[in-house]
Amino acid sequence: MPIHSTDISLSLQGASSEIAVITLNRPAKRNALNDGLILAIRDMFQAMPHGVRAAVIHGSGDHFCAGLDLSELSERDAGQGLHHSRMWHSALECVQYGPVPVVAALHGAVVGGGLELASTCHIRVADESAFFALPEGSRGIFVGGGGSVRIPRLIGAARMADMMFTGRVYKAPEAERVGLTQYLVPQGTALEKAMELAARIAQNAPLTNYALMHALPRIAEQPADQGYLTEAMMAAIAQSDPEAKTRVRAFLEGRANKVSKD
Ligand code: 1HE
Repeated sequence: MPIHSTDISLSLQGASSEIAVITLNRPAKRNALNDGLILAIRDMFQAMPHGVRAAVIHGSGDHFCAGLDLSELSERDAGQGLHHSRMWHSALECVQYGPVPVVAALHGAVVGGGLELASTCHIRVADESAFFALPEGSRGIFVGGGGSVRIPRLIGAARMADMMFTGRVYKAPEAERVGLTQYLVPQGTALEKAMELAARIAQNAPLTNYALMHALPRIAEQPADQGYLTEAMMAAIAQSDPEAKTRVRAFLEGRANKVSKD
C-alpha cells in the first residue's frame, strides 16, 4: 500500500482492534494538507485493515487542520488546478463512501480544506477551542475539496456564502448550533468523545452502518418517489441479514437494552 506521507499515522485501538485512529501529524504546519497527505488519506481508507469497524480522525498539536497547503498552490496553472481539485474529490470520496463510518475529533482551526475534510466525515465532535472558517474567500480562491457540495448540506448555501464573503468565523458553540458539528465537548476531550462514539458505532450490525453511509446520503438526494423505493430495498436487505434477526430476537426475549433517556 503506497502511503505518500510520513505526516499521518494509523493506529488500531479497542478490545479487538476495531477502531482505526488516524492522526494528522504535521503540527509545525498546523496539519496543512499537501498532496502527499491527501493521497495518504485516500490510501488509508482504500486499504483499511481487516476487522476495523469505525474510524476516528484528529489532528496533533493545537489545531485540527489549516486546510490546503498554500505553499503548493502558487505553481499550478488552470488545468493542473482542475486535476488537483478532482484528486481531492476522489480522495475524500474514499472517506465518505469508504469501508467504515468516520468520526472527526475537532479542536483549534478547522479551516478551508480542513473543514472540507471534516465535512466528509460521518460525525463531527468539536471541543470548545474549535473554530471554523473558509478563508478561501480572502485568499482569492474557491473551495476545491468538495466543500461547495458538502458544507451547504450541513449549514445551507447562505451560511457558507457568508463565511466566504465576509470571512466569518464560527466558534464551537455557534458551530454546533448551526450544524457544523453535532457534538460540543469541553476543551481537550474531543478525541475521547469521538472514541466513545466510534466504539458505539462499531457495535452496530455492519449492514446498518453500510446503509447509513452508502444508502442514506443517496436517498436524501433522490426525488421522494425514488427515495422511498431505495429505502424499501435497503430495509429489506438489512432485515434479512442474520445479524438483524439475532438482535431483534434478543430484544423480544428481554436480553437486549431498551431505549433509555439517561
Ligand atoms: C501553513 C498553512 C497552510 C499554516 N498552508 N502553511 N488555509 C488558510 O488560509 C489558513 C492559514 N493558516 C492560518 O490562518 C493559521 O496558520 C492558523 C489559524 C491555522 C494557525 O495559526 P497559528 O498562529 O497557530 O500558526 P501560524 O504561525 O500561522 O503557522 C505556523 C506555520 O504553519 C507557519 O509556517 P512557518 O514555516 O512560518 O512556521 C505557516 O506558514 C504554516 N501554515 N497554515 C501552508 N494552510 C482543496 S482546496 C482547499 C482550499 C483551502 O484550504 S484555502 C485555505 C487555506
